[in-house]
Amino acid sequence: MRNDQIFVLLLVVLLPLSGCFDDAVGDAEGTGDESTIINNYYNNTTISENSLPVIVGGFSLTTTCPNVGTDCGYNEMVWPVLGGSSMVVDYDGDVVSFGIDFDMDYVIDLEMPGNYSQYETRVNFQMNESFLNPIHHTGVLDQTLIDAGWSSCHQWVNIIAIDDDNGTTIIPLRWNFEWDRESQTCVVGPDPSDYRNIFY
Ligand SMILES: [Ca+2]
Ligand SMILES: [Ca+2]
Repeated sequence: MRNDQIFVLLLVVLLPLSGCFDDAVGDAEGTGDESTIINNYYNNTTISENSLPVIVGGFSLTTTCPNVGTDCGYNEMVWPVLGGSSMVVDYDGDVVSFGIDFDMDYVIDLEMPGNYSQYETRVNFQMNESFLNPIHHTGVLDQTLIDAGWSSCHQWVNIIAIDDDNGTTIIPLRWNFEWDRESQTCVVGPDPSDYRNIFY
């Protein structure tokens, strides 16, 4: 074989391998100049479950004596007030707020007094008719029945209790009201047939 043929043969063999040499050199240089950063991420979040307040009992619109628990004459009684027996328990903390949301924005508008962990009668005398906004039942009865008096009104409210972890329990409640055929309005006064109305 002639020298020039040997030279061409060497070129044919070595040229494809030259790429391997380049890569090898590059890798060697790369590992020499760079450092490897290992990030270890640890989840330090403590998972804990808050027990929400448990509400027992409730309250409604009612009439009561100015001094709760005492006897008083009819002409001394007050309407409307929020009253009723209830208790709120938080098994892993304390109840910090308990009351009623009248406008359904999930914010308590009237707080109920007393020791929440005791089942007791609570009365809120801040209640007044401005909190009441009942609407007529719609889509239930036809006009003939409505005119005949087979109709009534209602208002939704929320009973809300909040604990010291900001856990919130919400119980929707529907209050019923009379419909007045003459004035075609919902009646927010006491039921005329109710004996408690005697002082009006
Ligand atoms: Ca709790
Ligand atoms: Ca509210």
